[in-house]
Amino acid sequence: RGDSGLSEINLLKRQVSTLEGQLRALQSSFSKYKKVIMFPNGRIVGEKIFMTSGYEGNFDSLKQRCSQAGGQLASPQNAAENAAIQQIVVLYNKLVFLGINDIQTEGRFKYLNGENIVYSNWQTGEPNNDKGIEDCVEVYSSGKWNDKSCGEKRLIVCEF
Ligand code: GMH
Ligand code: CA
Repeated sequence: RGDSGLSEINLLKRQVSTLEGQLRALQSSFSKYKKVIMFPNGRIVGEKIFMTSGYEGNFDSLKQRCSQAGGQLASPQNAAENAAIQQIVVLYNKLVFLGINDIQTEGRFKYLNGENIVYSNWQTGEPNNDKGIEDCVEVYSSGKWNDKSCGEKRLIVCEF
């Protein structure tokens, strides 16, 4: 391989360097747009985004709206995710429903995909299935959970 091979390599080096610059510009632009999009109704935790539209409705209505948007009702899997949802509860001063319920089997709380929950943050004394009609889960401003009737209206928080 002679001169043409070397100039080919130099051409590729210039192209890589151009792309590196473009990638850095794109990254800084994306970082700014993320902040804009998340303000003030969204929270990012790892790969997960929690977002409210301010809508309030019963569990079925919230579930349907999140699904329609290509997400699902917020389903925190750890304390950091729960804290992000808690922040939205505090910001709006409105309780939210999670994508968790024990509709299928009383006392066995599951995600919407039917799997058993791996994280919970129940208030002391909960879940108590008060009056025998509490299959959904609301989040208090403390971040603690209470089982509540799915027919109640709560603030929507979807995850994407
Ligand atoms: C009962 C009592 C309260 C509790 C509520 C709540 C309803 O009224 O046990 O202390 O806060 O139930 O669990 O969802
Ligand atoms: Ca309860």
